[in-house]
Amino acid sequence: MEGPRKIKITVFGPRGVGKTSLLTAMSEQFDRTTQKTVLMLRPELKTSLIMQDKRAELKSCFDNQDELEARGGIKGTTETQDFEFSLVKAGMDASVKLFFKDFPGKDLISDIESVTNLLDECGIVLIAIDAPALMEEDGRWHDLINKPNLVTDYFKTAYQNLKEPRLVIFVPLKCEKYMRQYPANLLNRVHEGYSSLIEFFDKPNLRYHVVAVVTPIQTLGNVEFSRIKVQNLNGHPYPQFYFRKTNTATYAPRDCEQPLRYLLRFLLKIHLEQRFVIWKYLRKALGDIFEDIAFKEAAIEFAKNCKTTGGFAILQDEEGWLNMSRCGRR
Ligand SMILES: Nc1nc2c(ncn2[C@@H]2O[C@H](COP(=O)(O)OP(=O)(O)O)[C@@H](O)[C@H]2O)c(=O)[nH]1
Ligand SMILES: [Mg+2]
Repeated sequence: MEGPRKIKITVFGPRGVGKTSLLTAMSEQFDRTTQKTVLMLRPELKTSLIMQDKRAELKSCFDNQDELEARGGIKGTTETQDFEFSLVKAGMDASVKLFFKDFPGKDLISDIESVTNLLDECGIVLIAIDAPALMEEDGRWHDLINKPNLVTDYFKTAYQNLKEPRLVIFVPLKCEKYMRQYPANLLNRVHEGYSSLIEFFDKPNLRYHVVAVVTPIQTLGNVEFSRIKVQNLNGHPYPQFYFRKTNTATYAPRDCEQPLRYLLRFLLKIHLEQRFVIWKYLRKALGDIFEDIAFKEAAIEFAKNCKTTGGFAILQDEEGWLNMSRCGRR
């Protein structure tokens, strides 16, 4: 059922990149990092069940084997799994629904019309990036796995007549090794690997609408890329990425709540925006949630701590959609 106050977000990424793991860890880390602000992310029942399974799966990675394979050790999910949360302030009725729509196709290939619709109705887009494919062997596997050209084409079709602001979050995953070594390198490679998409966002008709950021996320933590085994898939070479546990090997997600911080920061600004009459989705979906002072202050508090260094970056924000100076008491 599509009601009001449903902020739609889509998560782009090939199967097995870690989208479901990311959403699971995101919700967990949100709860852990918001104790002071008393904002809560309440999963719907179905979401809660998916997360429960995923969490058990992720934790079991650390049970026995020294090495794990990203697609084999535990398999990437084959069916699409949408996630739905209510963002609520403790002790209050006020809430807003966050609806994360999984990418519909296998390995990013889907019919252009459904992707265009998805991009049209989702105010916020997460592009999940397989970091080892981007980084290892000079990015040899990036095109095959992350399909940056296809992703760019989807955006070019969907955003050509864009009239409302959009938040696009590049999310490198499985990036433990690069975050420990040279986070700046990872950021450079995102720039290179998605240069045509980033250039497209910078076009005069899009520059003021599209906000682009990079938030690298470690959903497992304490595992690092170790090697690639090239397999033969229908006559073509196909990589399998292996990861090794580091010496303190427990499930330790890091920075997973960062996309939510950016999301709230962006929504706060949308709330302040006066030109909303022409907007189809975002402003309407927000309703009057931020009119509630307590909710708004909790949101401001949470949104303040967006990371912008050490691999994190704001790539584009011409119009200041992430600038919090007018958002209220700080
Ligand atoms: N090393 C590492 N592996 C991860 C991370 N996140 C997910 N994985 C692995 O990626 C695989 C696929 O995860 P899943 O969330 O089902 O992918 P989805 O198909 O995109 O939803 C699993 O085997 C996870 O163990 C991460 O941050 N680091
Ligand atoms: Mg999944």
